Amino acid sequence: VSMLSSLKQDLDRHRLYLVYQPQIHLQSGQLIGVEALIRWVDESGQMISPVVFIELAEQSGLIVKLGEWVLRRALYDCAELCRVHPGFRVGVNVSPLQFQQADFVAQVKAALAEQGLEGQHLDLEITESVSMSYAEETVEKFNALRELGITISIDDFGTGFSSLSYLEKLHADCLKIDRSFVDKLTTSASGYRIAQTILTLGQRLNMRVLAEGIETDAQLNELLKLNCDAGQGYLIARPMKLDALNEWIQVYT
Ligand code: G
Ligand code: G
Ligand code: MN
Ligand code: NA
Repeated sequence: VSMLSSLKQDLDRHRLYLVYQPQIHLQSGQLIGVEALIRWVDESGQMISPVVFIELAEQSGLIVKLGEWVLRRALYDCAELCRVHPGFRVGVNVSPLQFQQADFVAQVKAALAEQGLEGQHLDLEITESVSMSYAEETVEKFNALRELGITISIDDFGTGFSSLSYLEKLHADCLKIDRSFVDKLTTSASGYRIAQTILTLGQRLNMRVLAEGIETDAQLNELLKLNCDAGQGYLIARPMKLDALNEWIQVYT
């Protein structure tokens, strides 16, 4: 059978699951929320990278259904965590085709309502490449989402080709510095300059900046010196299943 048909089947059989990676405010160490990341272990027990199957789902259109499942699952888990941690927030990755659906905002609204959650509990991660295409609809959708109290993060920032005037019009809440730059932060002058430039841009355009993929103390210290707002990465915590996340929060906070 093809990978796509196994993926479809496993989605229907609830064999996909989400893991959650904590995001913290760097200066205070305070927990801000988590990013939901999808995982798939196929029938033969093999873990398949989302880089592979998200792309496949995107090409085939399955991403619309898959993305809706992720959103609903993440908000379901968020509502559960909110019973213990009232201000809890979850970040959900949105793929291009999903975002481009005409009823995307309605879908998000319905998923929130289903859990009785306000938009303040949700952050949507949109990649730089998506947010930069389909200009007018994107601005309108961002506005509608923000009216619901949802925040928007531009994912993989620095890897695409942003128009700065357009970026300003989007009024996103956060720029996520792509992991590739954090990787090079302390080992190459160019990595450092790029991170510094994104941070300056965020400050000027009134956006928070979150660094992803923080793996070492040296990277963390550099980001603190650069006044980076927030971060996530293996140094802080790995992505975890809901139960492990719950325990991690209890120990951490
Ligand atoms: O968790 P990991 O580093 O393996 O994820 C690899 C890539 O897959 C990342 O770019 C991430 O944004 C993407 N990804 C993970 N989960 C989701 C998801 O639920 N939806 C979408 N669209 N992308 C995801
Ligand atoms: O593109 P996006 O930012 O959504 O991808 C996040 C991906 O990065 C996830 O697949 C997650 O598992 C992975 N990730 C998170 N923290 C780290 C880290 O510290 N190092 C590495 N190598 N990957 C990380
Ligand atoms: Mn992401
Ligand atoms: Na990213």
